[in-house]
Amino acid sequence: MSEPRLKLAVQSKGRLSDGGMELLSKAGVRFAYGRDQLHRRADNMPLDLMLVRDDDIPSFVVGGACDYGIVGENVLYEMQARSRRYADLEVALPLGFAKCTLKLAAPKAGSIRSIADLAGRSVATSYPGLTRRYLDDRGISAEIVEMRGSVEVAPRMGIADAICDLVSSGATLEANGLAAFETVLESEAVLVRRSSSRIPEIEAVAGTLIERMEGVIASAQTKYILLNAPKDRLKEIKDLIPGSDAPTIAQIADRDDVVAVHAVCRERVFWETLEKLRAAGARAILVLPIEKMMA
Ligand code: PRT
Ligand code: ZN
Repeated sequence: MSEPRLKLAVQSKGRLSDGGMELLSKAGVRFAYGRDQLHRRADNMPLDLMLVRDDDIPSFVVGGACDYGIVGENVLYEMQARSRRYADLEVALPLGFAKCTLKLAAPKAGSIRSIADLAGRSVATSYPGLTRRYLDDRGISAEIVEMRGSVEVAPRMGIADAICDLVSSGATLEANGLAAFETVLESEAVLVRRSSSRIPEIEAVAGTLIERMEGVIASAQTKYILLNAPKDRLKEIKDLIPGSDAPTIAQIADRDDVVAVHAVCRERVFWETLEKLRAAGARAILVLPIEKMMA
């Protein structure tokens, strides 16, 4: 019998595919050449990719055609809001990319400023399940107009009074004279799987992949910081280093007033932090990326 292989569904083209492929590559998965349109076979791990439209991923995973998938929370929760068929899907790991927000928005020049103003009005969206549930939970009765795309033009074309759509930079809302007034969902790419009927041999492969992905995600947010600190301001400087638990303090040759501080920072290090460190007397400050991490 051939070795069981983990089948992972990834978007073939779009906002989730670049981030997904980059994450797999950083997790050490290598793909053989000679790919066809739909499948790619890893040559250093028992893993096969299925390249599909993101909207089909929940259905492939719940139906067992794939074991895991990379999909936006917006698509996952929309499918779950629409049908019980997707109730068995669960998030195995949040992946930290393709972040966006599902927002209610209305024409800046109009009278809709809050969710209460939507009573008796209409909302155009590609997310009827999430939008309906959000409004129902708040006791607002509004008509939902389902649209597949170009939702942002609906108010201008007189199709609906407001919209509920994904926003990242906000430029699309701005360009269409719309202003967001309510957040329905914060979304990012997630690794999704069935919560029941998983296959033990596949889970062993998945466990390794998840652990490596966690390492990649953690190292992307983590930096290594090196600096020299005057001994009499060491406490103040240590407190300024973001998200580090136990910095290493080392002697510097021929200096007894200054020590070297090395620390892993589990948070982003901003220019403002470096400026504060320098103001506290730190010198020769270096911030380095971390390539791989394992606890
Ligand atoms: O063909 P397929 O169905 O696979 O692709 P698709 O067209 O459905 O998906 P794609 O690639 O556009 O998006 C895939 C996923 O990326 C979404 O399901 C979200 O999880 C995530 N994502 C992150 C986004 C955005 N950011 C985003 N900005 N999806 C869509 N947008 C839209 C937004 O609605 C707006 O119309 O992009 C436009 C630009 O946004 P602004 O705010 O930057 O102007
Ligand atoms: Zn799609």
